[in-house]
Amino acid sequence: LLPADITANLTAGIASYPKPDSVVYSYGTAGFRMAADLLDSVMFKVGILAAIRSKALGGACVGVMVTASHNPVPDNGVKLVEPSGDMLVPEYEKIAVAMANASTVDELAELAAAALAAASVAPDAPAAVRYGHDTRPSANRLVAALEAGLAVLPAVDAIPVGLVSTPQLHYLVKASNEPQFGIATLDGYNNKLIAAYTQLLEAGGAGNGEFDAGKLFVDGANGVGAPALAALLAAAGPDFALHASIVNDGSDPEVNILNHEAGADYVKSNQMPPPVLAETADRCAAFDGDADRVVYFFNSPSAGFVLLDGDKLASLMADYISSTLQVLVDAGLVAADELSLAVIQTAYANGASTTYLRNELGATVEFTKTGVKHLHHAALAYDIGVYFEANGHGTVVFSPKYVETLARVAANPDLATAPPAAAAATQLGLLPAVVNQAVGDAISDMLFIEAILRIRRLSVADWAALYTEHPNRLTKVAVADRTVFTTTNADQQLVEPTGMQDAIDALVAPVDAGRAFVRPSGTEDVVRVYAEASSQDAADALALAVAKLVYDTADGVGELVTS
Ligand code: G16
Repeated sequence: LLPADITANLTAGIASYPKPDSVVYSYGTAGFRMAADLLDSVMFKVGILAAIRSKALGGACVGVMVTASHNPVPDNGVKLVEPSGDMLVPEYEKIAVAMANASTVDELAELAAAALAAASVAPDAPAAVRYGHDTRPSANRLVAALEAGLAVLPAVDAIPVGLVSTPQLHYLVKASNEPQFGIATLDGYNNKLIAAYTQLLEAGGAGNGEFDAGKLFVDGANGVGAPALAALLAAAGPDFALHASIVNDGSDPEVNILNHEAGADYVKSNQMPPPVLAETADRCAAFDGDADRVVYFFNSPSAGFVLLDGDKLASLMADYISSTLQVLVDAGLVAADELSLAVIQTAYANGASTTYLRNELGATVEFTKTGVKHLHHAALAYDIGVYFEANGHGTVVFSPKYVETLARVAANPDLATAPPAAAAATQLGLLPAVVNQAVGDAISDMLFIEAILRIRRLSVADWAALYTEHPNRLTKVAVADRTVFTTTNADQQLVEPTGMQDAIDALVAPVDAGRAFVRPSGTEDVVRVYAEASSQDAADALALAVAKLVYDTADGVGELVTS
């Protein structure tokens, strides 16, 4: 049982933040996410849980990010961050769900006491929690509820970090537990990336600025990524080898609406540029609302709109890393199979990217369920784990063996007489600092891509030509109850509703190079439908046929999107 003062705090909190009767909360693809009006009670409980998680880990700092990322403005959400910068562990997701659905003080007290007891930790053990939020208007109200939860248990060092991108919050949490990772401030974040990018260009022979990479526009989705990138560029100064114009920067709240006709999700889902960049032929990058995703695109005078999505980012990164590593293998400094490299994808990965990675790059490719928490976990099994969802969410993780191997190579006296190997070793040694290994990070991923383009002297069109995508279409269907959809085989097949997978297979069978799957979203109240085929018309027709099947057999709600 909990001491009386804690129970009194719970009583006051439940009174101020009652659970709405009608709602059943679940921890989705990326935490709790729904209409912001329904989240006050969840925030209060997440505050309590974050404190317990930190206490259970000996007071290591954990993180809480209040964001609904790519969702529309009226939504909000919350994700918890482990001390390592990873996503919350699954056993605590279960506790989070139970606490979120608790209506009474007794239920909540019992769950909190059980979580503390399971970790063999006293309620007054020390805890530290860093918490931040994105640009949504509901942020202040929800952060206040979170703070009430953080104040329930004693000895909690609650550290607000204000307006931050999701990856910045992950960075701050990881750095505050692992000082060797970086300085746990936003200046520390900016300076680490600026220095690593600059050194990488120098090591790759691109530090002299000779290669004209052309102009870069960055679509900030009218979210937190715009001020975050502006701050980094300001800190980097005028000589920084990246000149970017930021559009959709959220500066005019009347016009610049978060994720509205802006950002990575808009560009990827609609396969078109945001209106503000409809005419430009320059290189463009688009972030999402909390800047943990990035996709690139450009308008080609001959081919029209060309998208470089998460699959293309993963392919360029894997290509660059493996060929740079090959220089060390050829020089006899690293054994051919010494460092394992894999690319982790999901069912949304374009089939052409998988073929390219496997057949042309010789990379291991693994598939997981949607959700970066799944990809990240799978990537950790390799020395170099490149993971990206097609929507632009991903990063690269490097094992301790990778770091040790590169340190060994750097200390080899033979390097002095082998400039190409020395340059390759320096570049590879810098990658763990260029890439935000804690989580997918639009700014860090963009800097890595910009560096590769300059080092390789590639235009965005050269990059696009790595492989040609199979035509595809992603759409969504609103249904009465999306929880009736369950999947298997990394989301590629439906288990329920019974019989629907057979019906999908029958629609796919006659389509040349056809592929389609259906899965319930974990962030929006919709079912997602993806289709690929040998022509765009066939992919569109297949997506529509599958969407209609879903709509008709699972009580579609509202109008079915037919174009
Ligand atoms: C989140 C997750 C991603 C996922 C996306 C869509 O992204 O972090 O891994 O791909 O939601 O998920 P679903 O298809 O289940 O709605 P974000 O950027 O919105 O946090």
